[in-house]
Amino acid sequence: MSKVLAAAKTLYDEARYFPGAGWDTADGRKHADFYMNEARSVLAAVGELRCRVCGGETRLIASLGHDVPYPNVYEHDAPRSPLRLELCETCVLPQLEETVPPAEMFTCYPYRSAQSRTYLDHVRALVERQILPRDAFVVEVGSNDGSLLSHYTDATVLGVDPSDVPASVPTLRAYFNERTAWKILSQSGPAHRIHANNVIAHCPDPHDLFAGFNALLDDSGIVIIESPYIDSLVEGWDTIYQEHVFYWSVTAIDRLALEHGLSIAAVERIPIHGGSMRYYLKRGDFKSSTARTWIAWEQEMSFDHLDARIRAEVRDMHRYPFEGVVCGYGAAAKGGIFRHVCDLDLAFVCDSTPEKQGHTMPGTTIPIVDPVNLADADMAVLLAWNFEDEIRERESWWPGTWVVPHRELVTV
Ligand code: DWN
Ligand code: ZN
Repeated sequence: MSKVLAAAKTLYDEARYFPGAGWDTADGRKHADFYMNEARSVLAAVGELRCRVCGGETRLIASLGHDVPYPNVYEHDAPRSPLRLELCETCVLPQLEETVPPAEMFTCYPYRSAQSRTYLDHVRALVERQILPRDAFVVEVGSNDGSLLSHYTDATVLGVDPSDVPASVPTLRAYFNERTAWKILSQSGPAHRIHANNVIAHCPDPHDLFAGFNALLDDSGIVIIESPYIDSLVEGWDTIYQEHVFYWSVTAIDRLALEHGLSIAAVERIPIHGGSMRYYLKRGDFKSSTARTWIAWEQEMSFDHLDARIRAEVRDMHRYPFEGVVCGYGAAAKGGIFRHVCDLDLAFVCDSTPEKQGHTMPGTTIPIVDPVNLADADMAVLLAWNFEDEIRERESWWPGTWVVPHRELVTV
């Protein structure tokens, strides 16, 4: 049980002025927010809630509920936890209030990078740009099925991933951290490239991760990181889930990198996953001019309207004129969150991933089926909205109506 939830329950039990309103009753739920916030204040006062990068104070900016099913656990009895987001203003770093043990999420992992042509084209283009020395060694952290590394044809590659996902490249089944880095270094030598695509958000101890980069990187090597960028967080609020501990900013990456002997050599805005940032880190103590520009811009950023935006979109989804058979498309992790928070009653969800088909959306009995079943629906909520173009093109034969999250919003 999360620390905040446990503390909230204690406070709740002690509160005699709500007699009869049990924690699990509808009445009790009404007061849950109050107690969660009280509990948060207590934990913050004793220093239990601190920024995981700088140790500074954080403040609550959004809540998606107290019992949100874990994404990527496609079972009706998926474990649940509170999902609340804090902000460290010093690092401009939104981060989860509490984390759940990574082993509960990443051991059996149904996500397959290769399910999206858009992503495959994206990583092929990235790899083609790399100019490497002879006998180069390339490591990818969170390598999943090997979709990225498989494009390196002239280098020795090694994926590092804790999950059971079958991979097309040699893969060390482990979490990447300083210890793993020393182990790889002693066996294979330093890495000329270390890729970390869509994985730094998932690591609850970023200092251990960056210490690992520093240990393994060749003196002339480059760490290339991709992660959803903070300015896509408000519109893409359904990417807030248990796996994503952080929503990284250039400010936070810069700070963390410098602490571990690395610097941002360049940053590049990329459209993948609804808006991401690519960071190139090298050894040294400097700051590129593009990094400086982004850092200055981030000082002006505000997340004050995030919670209101979520509530407005939930309200709009409740009012949406759904008609006929309504399904979902894309059993994405974010799709499970969007469905849960908006409480969408879907007949089924289409998804091309064989490992997800035959299962249910997290915490529900809504079945996940092969996309051929789209024929039976009149309307489809495009839960994998980040691959809208690809999915619409693939299903262009379908005469039904697409409902695209975050675009249907009428009022904020
Ligand atoms: O950070 C993460 C991101 C990058 O990937 C992870 N924590 C997990 C995952 O998040 P997600 O599950 O929200 O990612 P996707 O890639 O948006 O998921 C798309 C889903 O849609 C997949 O289940 C595959 C499916 N799909 C489909 O059925 N037909 C995708 C395409 C493109 C299609 O044509
Ligand atoms: Zn901080």
